[in-house]
Amino acid sequence: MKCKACRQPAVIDIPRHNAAFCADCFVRHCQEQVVRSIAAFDMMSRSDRVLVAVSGGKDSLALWDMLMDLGYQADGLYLGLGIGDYSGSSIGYVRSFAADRGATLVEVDIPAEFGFDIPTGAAAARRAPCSACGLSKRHLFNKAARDGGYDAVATGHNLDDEAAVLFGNVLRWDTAYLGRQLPVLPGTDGFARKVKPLVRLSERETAAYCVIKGIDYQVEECPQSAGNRHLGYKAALNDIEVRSPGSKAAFYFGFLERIAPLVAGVAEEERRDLHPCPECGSPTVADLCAFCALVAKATRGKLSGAADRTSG
Ligand code: Q46
Ligand code: ZN
Repeated sequence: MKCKACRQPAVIDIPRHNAAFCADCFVRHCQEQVVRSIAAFDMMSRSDRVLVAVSGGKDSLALWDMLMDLGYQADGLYLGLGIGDYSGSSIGYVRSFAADRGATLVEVDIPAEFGFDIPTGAAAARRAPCSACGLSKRHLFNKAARDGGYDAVATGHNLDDEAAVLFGNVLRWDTAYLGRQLPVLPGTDGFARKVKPLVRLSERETAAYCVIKGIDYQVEECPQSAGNRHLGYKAALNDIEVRSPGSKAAFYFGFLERIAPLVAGVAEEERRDLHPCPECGSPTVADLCAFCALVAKATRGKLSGAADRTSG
């Protein structure tokens, strides 16, 4: 197996590109895919200050590394979820990466700042852990970006993640979610711009990137992920991909090109009902934003003001 670019011995093959690469050319391939995504979807410019949401996993650390290598002003944001040993070890990978690269890391700890951890908060609010976690991430990434004056929040969602989420949204024909499932969401109405520069790279590629670049990352799966249905969608899509390489990319990019414009209006309509959350000022369509409602339920008895608002 020879590198497609330089004909030296290859270390990885990428069936969907019908290509194999040596270590150096593979790193370049990954960077090119990120550059291509940023340009194709007009995600950001070199003068933007970008906040990269980093979990300690391969995708977000690879993204942070690539954005810095490409010359972006990229700081990291770590959100402490309070998920036992998993959170305890994740922060270690993030801090050590930031220290090695001399990069700026912003840390927000949910238990310390809001008085609950994701597993107990989710149980108190009768939500699935990933649902409570996801809404907390969305809220706190946005808040950190706006508080810090960042132009965009970048997340490490890769092609496998986006294809799996799309698969779930299509199974339910959830047009509101489909309308928002874009690699870039503009910064309007109190929302920071959100970008996903890894959409042209698979999980296997981001893992290989970290190994080749010597980036140490959290290999353990989050212990709360067991009931997450996206894992099932990923497994189904992986089966299809093995049989016909390129299917995931065709599914996702075909959606962006041909279907996303048709459902854009649904998300647009939702935005019209946005108003500031009375508790925190974040945009919401409900009485309280989802995060403040979660905080109130998770800390019932501790935060009387917020709890009173949702007790009716
Ligand atoms: S961290 Fe949070 Fe994930 Fe854990 S609780 Fe679910 S969403 S699985 S990316
Ligand atoms: Zn709120």
